[in-house]
Amino acid sequence: MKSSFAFLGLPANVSAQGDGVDHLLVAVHGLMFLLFAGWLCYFLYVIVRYNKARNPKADYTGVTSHASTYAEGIVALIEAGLLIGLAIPIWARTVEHFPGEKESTVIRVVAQQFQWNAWYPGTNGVFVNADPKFVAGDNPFGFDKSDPNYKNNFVVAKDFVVPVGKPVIAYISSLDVIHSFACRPLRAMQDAIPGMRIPLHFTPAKIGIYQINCAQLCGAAHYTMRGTLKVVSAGDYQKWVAGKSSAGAGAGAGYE
Ligand SMILES: [Cu+2]
Repeated sequence: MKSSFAFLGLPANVSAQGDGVDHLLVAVHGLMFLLFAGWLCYFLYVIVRYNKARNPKADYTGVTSHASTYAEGIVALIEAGLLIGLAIPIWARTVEHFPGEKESTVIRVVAQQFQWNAWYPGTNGVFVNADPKFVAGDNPFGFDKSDPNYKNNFVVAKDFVVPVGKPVIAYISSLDVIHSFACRPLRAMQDAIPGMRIPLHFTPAKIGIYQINCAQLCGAAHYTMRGTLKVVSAGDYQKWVAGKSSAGAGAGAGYE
């Protein structure tokens, strides 16, 4: 997590995977700058070289050299290089190489208008059963309250806590419309789609408090849909989870 490309308006990267994303962004911006500068030079050259004073009569033959074909070939080669050399390996690492659940902190992120919720399995690490048939006004997540894990689970709104230096697997879902979980300092983003539970993983590399946004226009108060991801030491995280679990208020506390 060495990269920090503030000149692109990016917050400093604090995830173990973010460097690849940053390098790709910088390379794509570099190529776009090159194309912009190249086209601008060509445009200025054409204005001067082919003005009316120099060319009083139209030329119907047009360009005979192959310079533009070569230039296009070079641009296509650079683009192929970016795709094969940077983009596809990042995709493969992010999507194909998921960390094991045993070595990770597993949480379920549930979006709703206009709030982020994180559902934690608590100290025993087992998620309480949930099913749409249990959904009610006082049980929006559909928890099975007769499940013995119900008391050990807990849900926090807005302010999530995860430990540093360990992969986090977040299953992203939504209670209502399409939202998008975005934590830019961690270069992590995933749409939250009703009826789907989509896994996302990232490894926080630095203790701190980072902003979570909703990156999908989801209604009138979309702009208020902020949260924080608090990255703490492993010890502090265990203490926090133990405190929440032992309170025994149950996963649905706050909604009942
Ligand atoms: Cu939203």
